[in-house]
Amino acid sequence: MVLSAADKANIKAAWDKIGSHGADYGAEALERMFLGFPTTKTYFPHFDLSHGSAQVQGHGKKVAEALTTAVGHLDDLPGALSALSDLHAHKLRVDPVNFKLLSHCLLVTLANHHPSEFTPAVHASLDKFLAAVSTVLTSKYR
Ligand code: HNI
Repeated sequence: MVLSAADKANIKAAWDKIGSHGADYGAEALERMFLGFPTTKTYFPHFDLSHGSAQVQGHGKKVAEALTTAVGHLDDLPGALSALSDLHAHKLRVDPVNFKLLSHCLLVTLANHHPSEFTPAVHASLDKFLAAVSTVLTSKYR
């Protein structure tokens, strides 16, 4: 997955727009994932997954912060996400298909909140970014 210079610019600009909403958008994406793809709930048996749950909000913040770290290291995603990759592969053992589902829900959330910025080109760059992050987080499975 090679991010072009234009992709990197689009990703950084989109992240600037998100600003302080990262935790909220992360939680919204998680809620969309749990509702739209209920099998994803099996990874969170210890969570209260109801609407407005503090645990989902807190987890949304963690996911958003990890993505912000990734945006800051677009030229070294494997290095920036190494510990998170170990966690998802070896401890959590999240099946890789689920990363596509969360990525989709993140895109829907961003499109919903920033419709005018979510051009086809920005959509494509963000999709590539999330696919690149997902590749790293699932790279230690085998
Ligand atoms: Ni994920 C924990 C980031 C995809 C299931 N996940 C985390 C943490 C971060 C994180 C950050 C907290 C780590 C810590 O506490 O040290 N996860 C991300 C990112 C993506 C992602 C950036 C993809 C974009 N995770 C997924 C997917 C699933 C998933 C697709 C399953 C559907 N993650 C988990 C679970 C935990 C987790 C389960 C542990 C939650 C807890 O607190 O017990």
